[in-house]
Amino acid sequence: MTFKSMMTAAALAATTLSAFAAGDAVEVQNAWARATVKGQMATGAFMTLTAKDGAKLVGVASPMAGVAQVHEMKMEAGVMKMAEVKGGLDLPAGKAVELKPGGYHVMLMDLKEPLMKDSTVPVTLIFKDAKGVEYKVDIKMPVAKTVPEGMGKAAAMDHSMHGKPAAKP
Ligand SMILES: [Cu+2]
Repeated sequence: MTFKSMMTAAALAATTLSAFAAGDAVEVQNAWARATVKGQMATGAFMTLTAKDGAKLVGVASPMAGVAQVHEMKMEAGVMKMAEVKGGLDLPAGKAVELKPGGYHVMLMDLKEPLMKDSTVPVTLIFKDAKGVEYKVDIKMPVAKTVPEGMGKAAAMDHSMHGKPAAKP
């Protein structure tokens, strides 16, 4: 190994390490927000969250939205309704929790401007760990009209990398 390649390896290791530290507690995968049209005030945002040691998603915020909440869709007396998840969304240790259309989702309301396809929207996720300590994770969610292609596949690949069985669809 030459000196130069050793330097590169060291630099790469450092980069990997800091990236790991930032996303250590909760892994955010496959994040995307649904594009809106002019005049539309609310939209959903989706992702897969895996909390290594367990946590709760207790809040969300975005500079693009006046109000952001964690929502759940459910059937009530035969009608599909959505409501804020009270007390935070539970993320059991090591289990991938999917926020997807028709289920849990992040609701961005009071939008300041339309979310344009192929742009990104900054979102801050607020988690609380088992000890009650809050921490924030800032992400930039790609904006798309429907589930971006290849996302399901990517999730499955990532699971196999961790030596866990891929989630059933
Ligand atoms: Cu909602």
